[in-house]
Amino acid sequence: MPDVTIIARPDVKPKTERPRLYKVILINDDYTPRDFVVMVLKVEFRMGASKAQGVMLTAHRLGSCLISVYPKDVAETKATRATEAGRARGFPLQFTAEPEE
Ligand code: TYC
Repeated sequence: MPDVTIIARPDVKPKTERPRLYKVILINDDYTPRDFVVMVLKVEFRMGASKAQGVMLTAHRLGSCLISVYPKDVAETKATRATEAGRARGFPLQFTAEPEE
């Protein structure tokens, strides 16, 4: 058996740092119809009916609800598209994207 010397390299960072993920959050408002919120969650975030209903109700009751986390560009694109879907119908529906802690 050859001798093996292990050299500690505390100054060397692991090469594979994970990219930061971004949270997409649904914000409640008093005007957007519940069914419309559910429809946007299904289409833009590929949620099933009961998950979409639950997320909508949580935002409605608590003021906001975490939808999911994604890489930065995906989170921003989804939040923008979903917000725009409401705006196109004259609703103030808002989705935000923000970095995870
Ligand atoms: N609060 C809205 C209503 O009562 C429904 C709603 C739920 C709107 C969630 C936005 O993120 C939202 N019509």
